[in-house]
Amino acid sequence: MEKYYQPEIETADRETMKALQSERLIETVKRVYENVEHYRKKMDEMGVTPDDIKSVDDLYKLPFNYKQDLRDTYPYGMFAVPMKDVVRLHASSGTTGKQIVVGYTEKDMDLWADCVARALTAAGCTDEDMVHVSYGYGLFTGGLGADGGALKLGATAIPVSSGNTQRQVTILKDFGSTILCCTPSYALHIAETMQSLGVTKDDIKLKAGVFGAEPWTNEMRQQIEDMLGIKAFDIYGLTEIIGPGVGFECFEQTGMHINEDHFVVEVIDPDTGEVLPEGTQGELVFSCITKEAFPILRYRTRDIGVITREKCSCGRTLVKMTKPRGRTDDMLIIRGVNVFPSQIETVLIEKGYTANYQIVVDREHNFDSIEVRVELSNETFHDTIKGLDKKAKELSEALKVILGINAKVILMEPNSLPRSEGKAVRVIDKRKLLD
Ligand code: DLL
Repeated sequence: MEKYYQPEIETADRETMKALQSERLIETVKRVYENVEHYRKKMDEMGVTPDDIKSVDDLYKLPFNYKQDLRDTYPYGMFAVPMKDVVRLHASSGTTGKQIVVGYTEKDMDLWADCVARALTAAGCTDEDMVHVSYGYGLFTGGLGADGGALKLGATAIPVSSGNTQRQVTILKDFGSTILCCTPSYALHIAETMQSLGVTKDDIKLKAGVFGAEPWTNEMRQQIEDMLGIKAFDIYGLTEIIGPGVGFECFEQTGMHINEDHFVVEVIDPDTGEVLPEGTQGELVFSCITKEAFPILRYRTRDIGVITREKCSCGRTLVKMTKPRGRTDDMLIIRGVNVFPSQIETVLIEKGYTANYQIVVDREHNFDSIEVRVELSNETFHDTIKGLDKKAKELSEALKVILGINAKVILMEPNSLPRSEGKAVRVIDKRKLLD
């Protein structure tokens, strides 16, 4: 039986949810218009006033906001409360240049903890659990965000933070951690380190993991679940909206429920900005309707996904999003072909490789090349040269089928690629297509 953290919200009927969203949106729009020059200016330019927003159906009338807006108003220009009411700051590195900074009031911290507590509960966490948090603590929202959710639930938080992987294994074993929170790539690294230290899944008490902050495939999920003997749940979020807990997976594992009483989602055509019907793939756009300090509206995430309201077997009525299928801005275009790193990962894992890989894109004489470097396991590494050549050729052919282009495959020694303690760096694009 699924348990919910806030059943009245998580299983609310559509009308109740819509009414709640409308009331909250109307109030937020008024508040930002009055208090934040940035929103007032943008709305004035578009000729839209707070009175034009009568329900959540009017959301499309509001202007979009972009990462660039956070840079232009750096550091606090989009805050909607005086700094004395801000009790926490977080930041995230921009794609270029300055960091982007966000703030939280006490109430924001509380609702954030609720969002994460819902996610942990959906993964089976209760006040009896030991929540091992290996997301980085600090300006990144992962560590303190997961921590806040664990505290809210009354579970025991173990704030290990990321890094020192051997110590992570010792703590897992000795402290009896039952829930692991970290990036999926780090979960895999912890699992590998466990193996190299001779620690088996029977030596630890983990039962579930709540992994997010980077794209990962269902094949990678399977690998983590097998190696750690757990059920692995996805969690989605971004600094600009709140951090982890914008969306979370339930036992059905077919997408993430969005905490839509706090964050209204739209899917738009990234080129035209037009709102697309549910079930259509597009860019996810979120509006914060309860946050006080940083209530960003219509934020263009650059994440590509699909939302659906199909009935979920867990009983939650919260709208669901698919795993992000890439970003409008990290999609690689190689010789005119769109390539998502996740497509490559899927092939690698289907072919029995580890998820330790790197994609190197280069351009010589105006010709793009893509190289996939993937580590062999200890067993396959001792294969004959002929055997390895054959493996590389097979993998290259499988990649060609999925990507439609030739990729050079380089099989690497076990443990030769750099390991991440946070988000893995998968793609090295040497082409410098952007300045
Ligand atoms: O990564 C917040 C977070 C922390 C989420 C811990 C989940 C767990 P940012 O550093 O601002 O925030 O990065 C946000 O990461 O726009 C997505 O592209 C990507 N992302 C986050 N969660 C997922 C996920 C945190 N579950 C950006 N699957 C987002 C795929 C994800 N991508």
